Amino acid sequence: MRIDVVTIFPEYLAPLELSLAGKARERGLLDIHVHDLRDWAHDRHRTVDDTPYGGGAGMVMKPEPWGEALDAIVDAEAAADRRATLVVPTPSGVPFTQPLAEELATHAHLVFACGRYEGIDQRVLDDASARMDVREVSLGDYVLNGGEVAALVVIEAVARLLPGFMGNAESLVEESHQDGLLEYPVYTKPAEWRGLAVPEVLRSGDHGRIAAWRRDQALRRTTERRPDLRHPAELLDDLEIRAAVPADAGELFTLQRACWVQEQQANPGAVIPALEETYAELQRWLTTDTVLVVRAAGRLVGAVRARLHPRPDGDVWDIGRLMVAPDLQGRGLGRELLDRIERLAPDSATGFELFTGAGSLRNQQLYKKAGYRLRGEVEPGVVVLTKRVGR
Ligand code: JD8
Repeated sequence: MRIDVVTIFPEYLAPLELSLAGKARERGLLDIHVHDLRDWAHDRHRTVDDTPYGGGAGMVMKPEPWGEALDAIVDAEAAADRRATLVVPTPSGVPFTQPLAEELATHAHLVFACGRYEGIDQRVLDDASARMDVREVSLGDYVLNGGEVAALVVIEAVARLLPGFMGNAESLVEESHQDGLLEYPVYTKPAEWRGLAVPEVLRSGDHGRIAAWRRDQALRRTTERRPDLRHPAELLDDLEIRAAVPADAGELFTLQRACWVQEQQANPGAVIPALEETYAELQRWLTTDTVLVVRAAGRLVGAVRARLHPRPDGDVWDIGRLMVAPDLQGRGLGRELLDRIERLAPDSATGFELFTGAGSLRNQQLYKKAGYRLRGEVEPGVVVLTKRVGR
């Protein structure tokens, strides 16, 4: 693979001489060239920046030096068949990820345009896209002062994937992000250090148990640190269902509004108490009713409440506000919450009752599956379902 890097701070790329990339160069796996953009700035001060059109703070990198630099680096031949890929680190780029690193590692020629100041005149990229594949990438949601360190990161992540680069390709397979999970903790000798022991399972020689332990550790870490990497369905096994506390109120109010928007859509014109209710009213019943909340990797994803209605013909456990985050619906969480809140019914309760929208067929389906019977409309657009308490 050939890599060209254009920057006004070529010394920033010196680490490429040292590390892994250095070895790759020795092995002919990587051919890296670093260029000083000022070589294509022809005025006495070798100027590469100017004030921004439209005003605003800072300076913008001029198009002319960049145009000439890229013309020089991507010769006509390479331009002809778009062999070169222009990688432009920028905070407004697409997230740089392992899959993107794997894709770039298949390219023959990467050209890195390292910007500074407020960035590079956009026409440089528009012009370049006529003759090469342009990729604007970001390392993450934080602000750097220039593209050089980002280029170093991308080059290392790509170079180490080049065939023959890593001593044992095997280790590439086991890495973080390879299977979408974070890495399990690793240990080496001594078995005991400062009173801290290596987990016994790792010294057991039982590869089945070791693999299971490592998988479990990877799952736990991913759920705790990067729930975004776990498929929502998978999250369901890291659930915490517990009694609500006042501190849950804010998230619960937000979830309630989100969940009942779709109920409003299913029941146009109906007055939906959960959408009319104030935050203070929610905080009140949160402390007076029996309320369960569900957290998956710390995120509040579901809840249900119940209160007892004394009735002459037997107290009724009135269940309500059964809610599951829209992105997690359809995985049985609602049914799990219903089962749990039913089990919390006081001994005096002889029946359960639920209210939902006449148009909320999905909810009614869930309740019927749980043994509830539709008893009809109690007010326009609102139906009640009941079930006997089965002891
Ligand atoms: C390229 C100039 C500085 C950015 C004004 C600060 C990547 N994840 C990332 N964060 N920041 C960058 C990045 C920042 C750069 C340049 C990449 C060129 N700057 C600018 C806009 C706001 N200054 C990055 N990849």
